[in-house]
Amino acid sequence: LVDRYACGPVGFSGSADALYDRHLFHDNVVGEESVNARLQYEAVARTVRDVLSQRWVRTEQTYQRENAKRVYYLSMEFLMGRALGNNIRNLQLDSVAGEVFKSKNIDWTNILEEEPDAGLGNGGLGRLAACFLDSMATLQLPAMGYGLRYEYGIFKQSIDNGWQVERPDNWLRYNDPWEVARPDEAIEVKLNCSFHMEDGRLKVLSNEPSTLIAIPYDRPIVGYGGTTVNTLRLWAAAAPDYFDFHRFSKGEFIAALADSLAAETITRVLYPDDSTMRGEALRFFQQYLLVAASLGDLVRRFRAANDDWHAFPDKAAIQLNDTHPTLSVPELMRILLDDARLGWDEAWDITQRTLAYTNHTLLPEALEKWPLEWFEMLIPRHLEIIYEINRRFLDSVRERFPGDEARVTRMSLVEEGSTRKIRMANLAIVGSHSTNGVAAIHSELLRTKTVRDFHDMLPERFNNKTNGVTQRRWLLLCNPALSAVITDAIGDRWITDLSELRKLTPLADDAEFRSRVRGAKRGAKASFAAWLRTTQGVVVNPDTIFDSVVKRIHEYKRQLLDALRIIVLYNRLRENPDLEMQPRTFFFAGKAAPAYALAKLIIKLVNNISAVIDNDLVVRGRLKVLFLPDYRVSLAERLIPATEVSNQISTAGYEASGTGNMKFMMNGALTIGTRDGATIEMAEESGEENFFLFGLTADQVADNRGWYNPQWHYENEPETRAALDLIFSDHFSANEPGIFEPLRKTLLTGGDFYMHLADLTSYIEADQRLLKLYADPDAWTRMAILNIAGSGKFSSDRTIAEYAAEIWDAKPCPVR
Ligand code: DL6
Repeated sequence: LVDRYACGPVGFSGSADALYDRHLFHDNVVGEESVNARLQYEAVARTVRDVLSQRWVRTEQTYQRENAKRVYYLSMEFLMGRALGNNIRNLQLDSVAGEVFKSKNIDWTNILEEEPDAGLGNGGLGRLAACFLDSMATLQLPAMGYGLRYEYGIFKQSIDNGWQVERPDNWLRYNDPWEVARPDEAIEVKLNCSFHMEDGRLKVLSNEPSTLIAIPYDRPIVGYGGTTVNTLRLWAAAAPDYFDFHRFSKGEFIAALADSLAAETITRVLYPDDSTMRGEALRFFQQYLLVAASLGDLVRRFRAANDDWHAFPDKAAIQLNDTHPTLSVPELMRILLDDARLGWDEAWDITQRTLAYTNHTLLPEALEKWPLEWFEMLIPRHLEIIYEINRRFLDSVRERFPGDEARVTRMSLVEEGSTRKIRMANLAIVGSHSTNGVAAIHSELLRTKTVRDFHDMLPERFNNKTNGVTQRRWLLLCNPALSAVITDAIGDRWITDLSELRKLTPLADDAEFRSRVRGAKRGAKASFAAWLRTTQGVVVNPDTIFDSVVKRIHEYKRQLLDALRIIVLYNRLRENPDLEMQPRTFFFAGKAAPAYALAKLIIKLVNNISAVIDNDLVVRGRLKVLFLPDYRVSLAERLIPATEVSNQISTAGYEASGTGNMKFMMNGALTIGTRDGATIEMAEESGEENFFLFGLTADQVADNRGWYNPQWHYENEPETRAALDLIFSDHFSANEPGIFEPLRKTLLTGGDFYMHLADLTSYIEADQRLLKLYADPDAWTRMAILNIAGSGKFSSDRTIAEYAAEIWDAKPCPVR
């Protein structure tokens, strides 16, 4: 162990066993009688950290020595999940760890459960950032993630009488063995106002400049193979003096802490909503803190190795994950103008060449616009800079499109109205050299609809980078049985080159291989069923079809459409109990934003359907519906390998990409879905004949907008009508009459922006085709193998290689 892992100046004395014992007993100062699974987890994690720590140091030393161009990924969200299993796997320490566990009599599965999920994100955007970090380290890119160290991550969801209940996620309650606090590298963030706590809320006092301290906490990001260990740097806010001793000594014990409480509030909690832009000033504070601290830090790093500011874009590429870190545009300009004292044109050139922006949504309500008065209050110098950017930019618009004042108004960085606002997407596009969407259809809609004026004027800035996921977590780690079957067949190069999976295509016709793939799926279903039974007391039958829809709950994602499909099937069985239908288990999981009442009602509906079906003797054993509470990375890691049918059923044109769709595909589920997001490209890769696509296309959705009439579907489609009547007859709410009435408005009275009923019939038809195939296990498994074989494009390694080559101009910097 010493030979293999001790590099750098500090080696280890003793074996992994000894390291583990030292951490277990000495870190916590306990005796054998006090050892429990949590302490064992911490000791194992610290032992693994010992192994990687010198590689981590060496990685940074290498980047410094080479003065490499760095990639900085700025994101308000990193949905990391658990680290221990992933780090052991990426360090390829499995066998050493196995020996230690054996000799120490450690129950591995038990201690893995002790690690809380690092849930610093809402959904797809945050999980994508986490996959990107894994790929950047594996591709040996000199990259770093910057985010916020929220004390509370995405809320914990439980279900009470069918309703979502939110509880705080105190994920840092215990010491986190991965993070390293680096107070020496704290950054001062200057504000033009100060604030304090009043009645539990942050109260802003304008015109009283103040300073915040951002303290970095670093987490290791281990690339596969373990030579590169990059850093995720998360900022925690603090007051400049943590404690006012003067007030304390005067007996004001509570007040002595007040400033630090107010400051710490800024990174206290993650905003639990990814689909609406709620006008809360604290969110704006958070964004500014992220930007000011990260830019302060990376500029300091640049200056330590470079004298000439003009080299900045050759040494740093900054990717803005959505508009959330867009204040980077005026902040970098401020640094270059006020600190570096460059002229406007030079500063502007450097800023644009350094920054790049990724758009993740077409939902208008999610596009950020911040009240101008917040800029005036908090960062007036930035506002001044934005005005000047806008003035120059609008001049160029006028020059290019003379007389087109309507266009000028649309493209302005400032939205006029009763509350003047800054349009953050416009600012991000204007202040950067690249704007990308996250799937081909999304990038196309962005160009031709959402920000068409900008594409007209700056077409060369727009590009597409179809999302991907890391196969190390989403296949190798979470699905060991299928991974082994694949490796036995084609070798293990797929772990770092997912396009290798294409080699599985001919094996779809090999009966022996099909039987092994089927065995792996059956095993994953059985393990998931066993886990549900032991942890939640819920019994599901692994011989039923496992059919899942897991994602944030939102009207556009159309979990309601899935609920209607199930009610149609339920009605068929009630009408004809002898009907032949393969038994099925439908899994739903996902969180609703706490203020999104309709999404919460959808959860309630699913739970009530579940209860009614369970109590109905006619369908018992044939249909089962389960809402799995608290969807999170570690739950996805269990459910995805066990799933056979993946539902990707958003209204076409609204799901930017999706990434769950890719995880299901590489784990051998078949997709029933609309032609939306990356699902379109997935079907292209495996062949549309291997997908169950249905419903309106994005163009048809747009064309139908004016005349979509849900009433028509209700009147002309008997099964649609019967399903809706069942809901509104209180069949699923006998004890709570009328609770689902709000759904009538959503589905039936023209308020349904997402056109559920337009796609219900074709959904059911696609579902029937799918059931027919399932009845032929060989044909089903053949198609599943063709899906796995076609999933190679959807590795985040491919996505990151494209960002590196086409946006960042970044090269690998191997650590020797
Ligand atoms: O790009 C990652 C992910 C996409 O896969 C999803 O389709 C998209 O909805 C999500 N976007 C967001 C941003 N806000 N909203 N809504 O989470 O990004």
